[in-house]
Amino acid sequence: MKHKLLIYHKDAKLYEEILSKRLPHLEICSASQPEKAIPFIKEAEILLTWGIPDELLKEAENLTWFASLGAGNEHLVNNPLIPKSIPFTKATVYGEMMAEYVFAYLLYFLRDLPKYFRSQKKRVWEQTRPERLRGKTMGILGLGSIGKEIAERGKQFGMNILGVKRNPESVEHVDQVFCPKDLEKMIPLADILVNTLPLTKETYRFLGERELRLMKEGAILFNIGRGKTVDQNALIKNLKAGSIRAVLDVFEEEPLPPESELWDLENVIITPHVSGINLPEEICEEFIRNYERWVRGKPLMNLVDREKGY
Ligand code: OXD
Repeated sequence: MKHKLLIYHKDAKLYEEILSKRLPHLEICSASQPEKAIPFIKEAEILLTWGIPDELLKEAENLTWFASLGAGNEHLVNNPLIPKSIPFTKATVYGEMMAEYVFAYLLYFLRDLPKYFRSQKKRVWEQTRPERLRGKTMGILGLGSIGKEIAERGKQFGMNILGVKRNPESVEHVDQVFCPKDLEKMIPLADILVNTLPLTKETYRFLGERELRLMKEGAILFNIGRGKTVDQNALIKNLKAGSIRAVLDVFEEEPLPPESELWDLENVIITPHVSGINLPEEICEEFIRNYERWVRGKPLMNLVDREKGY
């Protein structure tokens, strides 16, 4: 008998196209609307999704694996309709793409790109001395699959890499790992602070007024984790004071409301939660590796720790 997978997502068809070629023995239903999923949900053994209505989920009586398409799963992790007895896995493929985002904007600042765009428009030939990444210190909050990719690239650029991790064991490509209670020691050392934290009870407003005030003059804050891990009002206050710069991909409220003061600040770059975006090919590769374990009854990789919340 064929195993049964329900893919529930706006791009479910894309995932189905890839997986049906690679896993022809799997019966797949792809749905982007509840109506399409209803006839299949009771039989589904595996669910691949980044969110599904509770009315559907409660019918999933044969579920043996909940596979999330996302990296951050705070909206799912406490859902009692996902039984604690079944594995809940996350996607860990976003790091490379998110590292590209960080270095794109970092080099935008350091190589003075806005100035050269303006000069070109005015036909002005005027050289300025660029700042270097080499020798700069980057502090990374969260050294999971995303933080590690950023650390590796930072090292390739000759940077000094610091990181904060719940369990401060040594991590490849990171020169010094701090525990969360030593955050205040790390922040003043960083020229660039990159927040990749997931949202949990512990990380809510992890960067508050006090921590933001400790940032170096001229330092750049990236937030590519979750908006609510930073106190947004405190951040706005610091940005208005003009001492720091920020590249923000995530916000307390998304979409960022048009009336937010953040839009108008000169020292802020705003992007609409795109640093790591849906990656069907890579996600399917990772899913297939885990599927092969699942059919053999082996423990799955990339499990979400429901106690920790990520
Ligand atoms: C995620 C996301 O997958 O932010 O966590 O999109």
